[in-house]
Amino acid sequence: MASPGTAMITGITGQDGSYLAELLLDKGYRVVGLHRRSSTVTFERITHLMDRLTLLPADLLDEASMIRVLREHEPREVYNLAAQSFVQTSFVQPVLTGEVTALGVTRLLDAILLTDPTIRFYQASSSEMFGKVVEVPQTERTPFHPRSPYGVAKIYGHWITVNYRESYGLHASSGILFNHESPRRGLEFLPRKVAFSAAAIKLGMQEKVKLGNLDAQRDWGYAPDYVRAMWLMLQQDAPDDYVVATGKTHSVRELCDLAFSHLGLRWEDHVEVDEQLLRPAEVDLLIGDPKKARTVLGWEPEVGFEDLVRMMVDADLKALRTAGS
Ligand code: NAP
Ligand code: F7E
Repeated sequence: MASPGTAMITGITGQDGSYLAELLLDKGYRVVGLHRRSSTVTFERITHLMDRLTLLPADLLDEASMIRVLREHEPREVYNLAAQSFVQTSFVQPVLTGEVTALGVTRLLDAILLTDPTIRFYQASSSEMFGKVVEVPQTERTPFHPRSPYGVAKIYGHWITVNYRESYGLHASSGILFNHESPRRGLEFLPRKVAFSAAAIKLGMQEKVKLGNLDAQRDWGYAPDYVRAMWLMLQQDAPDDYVVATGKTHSVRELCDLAFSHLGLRWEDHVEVDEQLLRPAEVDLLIGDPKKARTVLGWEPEVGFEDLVRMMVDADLKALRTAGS
């Protein structure tokens, strides 16, 4: 079989970047990953892949750094996963969030236009764009009403992708992905915070965990399932936008109950509400309709909510036990 060629991933050091790199390597791609400079090593999630990846320094704030990589490595597919992705941080760093998560997309699209407009492009759009939802469930046609600077920035990234597709004929697709998690999720996001804390409490390493809004509802899926959808989008003849979700929603309370009860604990004994963790504006309910992804891409999620939460708790329990011994 012919080699699929080279794929470039921005945000390769993040949760999705690591799973997408695994998927593409398994499919025979040569994978080029961009990482930004930092004073400490950020390769924790891709350590096991290092000898199979080409890692290069570049930043979404610096267009020339991306042009250089595109010219030298000539990817056929570019996946833009890099972003300031934490909603809470976007309230305290709204301008940085806009520079990276919004304008960064334009810098990368321009870099593609300047080097090779036949490159296929994936933009990591988000269910946070739906925000204060105007219909349930949310589809590709649901109007946006963002509730954070992050959501606002993602809408810019989404529409500039659509605009470059329509203006310049780029094969640019946008995946409107709902929350997706894994044992590689950053510790600040709710499901990983709960999984890690439940495991630490079980092992006697901590007693309580402070959370914010317990009533929020999210459509939570499994990250490796979602990166498969990204790849499928770039294999279509025509670019398009797709909602990627499970179609089921659960509350923060339900997630806590599942994680703690898996370890024989009562979440009510350990969770404290900290008002500092409430957001200035909240997204109360998200539930996606993945019908188009199912029918056009043939995409199906393989891991459900219950298995996902148990998997994350088990992974943190194992990691903490190993670290302890
Ligand atoms: P993540 O774990 O936070 O990873 C974000 C990545 O972006 C990291 O590799 C980070 O590098 C990189 N990055 C940040 N600023 C950068 C900059 N200025 N230049 C270059 N790289 C930069 O996020 P994720 O969960 O994998 O999500 C991947 C993408 O999907 C993001 O765009 C996110 O907004 C979007 N999304 C995520 C979800 C979800 O539920 N996970 C849902 C919808 C959309 P460092 O390692 O150096 O920090
Ligand atoms: O919050 C509530 C919080 O930070 C989920 C990102 O990947 O998905 C993610 O954004 C919910 C919110 O994810 C705590 O208020 C309560 O209602 O895990 P989260 P998020 O904000 O939904 C979207 C699709 C993205 O695109 C983003 O990049 O849980 N919550 N207590 C809490 N959340 C956190 N983080 N910490 C708490 O203590």
